[in-house]
Amino acid sequence: MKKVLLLNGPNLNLLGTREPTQYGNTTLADVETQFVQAAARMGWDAECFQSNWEGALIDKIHEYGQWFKVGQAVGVVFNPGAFTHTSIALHDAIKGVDGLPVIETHISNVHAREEFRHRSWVSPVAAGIVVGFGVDGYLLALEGLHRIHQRSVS
Ligand code: CA2
Repeated sequence: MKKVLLLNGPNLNLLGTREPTQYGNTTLADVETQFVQAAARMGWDAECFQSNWEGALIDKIHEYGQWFKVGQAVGVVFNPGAFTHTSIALHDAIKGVDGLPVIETHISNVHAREEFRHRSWVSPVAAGIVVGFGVDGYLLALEGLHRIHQRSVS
């Protein structure tokens, strides 16, 4: 079974517990359960990983780059949180794992928020971007990854 990674960055472990007007009431555990179930329907084995540490996120991207290279992973759905707007290291990590499709996903519409959220270092190296659909965005991103994968095998 091919692997797919749901990767969440800093503070997303707080999802559903604070700032409900911005991020909703669904917890990260709920999101992960839905993601695993939807991935299973696609015939994929989902891993979910959240970290508040930039280096841990980079290590996961490298790991999935290796899995992708040997045909054992399909890609990554990634909400980099606030690192989106600051991290050249994440940009370089995604660029460095040649071909691994990474779908950048944001719960809120970052473009309707403060100006500092309009800049993303991840977008230029992402295979696709999903923004502003609430936590449904994670499943929409998974669907996008499925379409990318179908295209690559047909
Ligand atoms: O909209 C998104 O998904 C963001 O990636 C969320 C980040 C923010 O810095 C980005 O600009 C947009 C913040 C994640 C913090 O998540 C929390 C969730 C609940 C309570 C507190 C923080």
